[in-house]
Amino acid sequence: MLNQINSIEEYNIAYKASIENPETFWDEIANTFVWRKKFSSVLEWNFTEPKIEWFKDGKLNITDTCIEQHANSTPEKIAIIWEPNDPNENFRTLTYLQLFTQVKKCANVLIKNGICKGDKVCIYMPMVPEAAVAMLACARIGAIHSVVFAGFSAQSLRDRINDSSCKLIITADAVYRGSKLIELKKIVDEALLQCPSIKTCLVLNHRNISTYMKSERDKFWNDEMQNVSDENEAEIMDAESPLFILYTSGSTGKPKGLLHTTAGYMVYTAYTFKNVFNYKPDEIYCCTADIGWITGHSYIIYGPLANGATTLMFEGIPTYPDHGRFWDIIDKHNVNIFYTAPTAIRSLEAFGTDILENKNLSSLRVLGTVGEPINEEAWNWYFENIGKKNCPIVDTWWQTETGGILISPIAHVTKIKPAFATLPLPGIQPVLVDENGNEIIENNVEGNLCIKFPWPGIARSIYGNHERFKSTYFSDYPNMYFTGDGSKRDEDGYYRITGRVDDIIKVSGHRIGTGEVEDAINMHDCVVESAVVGFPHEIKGQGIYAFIICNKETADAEKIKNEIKIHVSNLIGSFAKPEKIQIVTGLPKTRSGKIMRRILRKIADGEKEKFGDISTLLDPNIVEKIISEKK
Ligand code: 7RM
Repeated sequence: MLNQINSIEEYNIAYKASIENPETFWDEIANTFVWRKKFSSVLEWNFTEPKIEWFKDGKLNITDTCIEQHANSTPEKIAIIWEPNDPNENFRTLTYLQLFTQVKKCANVLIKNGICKGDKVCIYMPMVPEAAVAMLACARIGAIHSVVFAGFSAQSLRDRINDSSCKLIITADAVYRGSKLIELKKIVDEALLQCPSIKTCLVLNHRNISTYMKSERDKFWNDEMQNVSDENEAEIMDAESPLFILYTSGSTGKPKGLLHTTAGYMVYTAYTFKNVFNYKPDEIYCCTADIGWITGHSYIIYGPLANGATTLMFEGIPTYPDHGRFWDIIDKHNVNIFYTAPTAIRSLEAFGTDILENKNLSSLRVLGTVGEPINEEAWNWYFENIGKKNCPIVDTWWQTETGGILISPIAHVTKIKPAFATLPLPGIQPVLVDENGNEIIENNVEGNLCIKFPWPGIARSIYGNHERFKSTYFSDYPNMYFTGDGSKRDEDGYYRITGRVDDIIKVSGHRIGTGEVEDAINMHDCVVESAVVGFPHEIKGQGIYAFIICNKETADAEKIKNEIKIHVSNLIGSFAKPEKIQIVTGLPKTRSGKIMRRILRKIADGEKEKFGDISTLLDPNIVEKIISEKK
């Protein structure tokens, strides 16, 4: 296969070429995709404005590469396998030809409902093939999709719809996650009470739950799909036309709508998918992420489909009907490549290996992880019990902002090392910087991780706020993209990501800003002030620890704590619920009023003595007090 790296020598050659002459390197790769008009320049950029343009003047529609070419060459090949929440229900498949037909019809439905090129469409869907169809239909007509994870609350959904003025929303009546029924349409109805930009709501009748349908506004997906033609001409897009907006948490303020554009994102997700997973034609690939997160966008939908792969979408959860579900899916569908999160591995590891006895996992060839650092124990468990020591684990490090994987082993090529993301992919120039902002050249070091040269998949802006894009990522270190992560680099030049150096935490792989949780907690009537930090959690990686000051002497602390948990679930989503809440009488503040989170993190972690310099605190005694009040 063209552009596939098959040995470490080939990696070294590709890496060297990509650094010495990035434009030639990416030009060659980009030429393997379907263009309506070839680009005139490969890259124009500066990291000061910042301005990043890849494949300028190129014209394309991403569905030509991701669907149409395969619908023509291999129409009967399966594009999507859908495995339902309940294993006793039938699984479904969509061939490339069927997918193409569905996407064209859905494109016509969107057009019929007044959606034009450049309009924003919100997708709030369960993990069903129609979600993929909806995303691709947007791309086909040049509408910008904004997928919102269907675990977010009505309030969070509303904020995201309003931030980008979405005109239409696509949802489903309801979905079962495990044994729990989630009535999505009800959540949407609540959100839409205050979303003036939404004119239409398309509702997929997924579970046959009777739903309220607001006349004029709400329409059933099936009715609409039945009444349109399956002929549709793709909109011809510029290389730099926006493809999607995806909201993600920052360390402060409201979630940011990262904006990704068309050609660079396509080239980068396709190239990295093919290489990192060493994808071979006819293999079955399964990624357990949700399409509401970047991993779902890049490595369930766009990357695999661009390569003509078969991608498996799983609707359910790893522990339903029992904790062997992932392994059943691998057995049932003969999955060759399996990509999941460390938190899922740890939670299943806790149940032991008995359940694996009658599962046939011999189809597996490559394993992957994403979302948070993986501890060695979980790495070894996955390697030995799931991969049977035959499958490399690709520990893929990347972010919503990066669009695709930046640092990762290449399966069957890079020598793996437990808990290390190992080496940068071709085109990626990572640097570690010290506290003074100087680049650290040597190995066996630790620093803040930056990237000093653009790659095609990097986000281009924050929707509606380019200044914030610049100040968040390009201002800490001149001429570099700052990732917000810390990393070690060992004697072999291998990277080991240590985690965030800011106030973002990863709870079960979900990215959460501590500020967002604080804002939600502070809206509770009894709360005067709060400070939220992450603490190490055996299964979730990190848990949320909230320190709160209450406004009245509270006889019933337990009641307040419970109320706060429910309150945060309602405002953000249950994944953001604080695990531990401690009522305190004061917080460690500096004389200028800043909360010293460093101290709170240590307290949450169980530290009792070593707090470093606390002399700048307004009241140094508060530290002792908080510790003594801890239960
Ligand atoms: C893909 C995704 C991004 C943050 C990132 C890191 C952490 C992701 C790894 C990892 C260690 C990994 N996007 N992270 N992958 N840390 N090893 N392999 O997760 O925008 O939701 O989060 O996730 O801190 O900055 S994200």
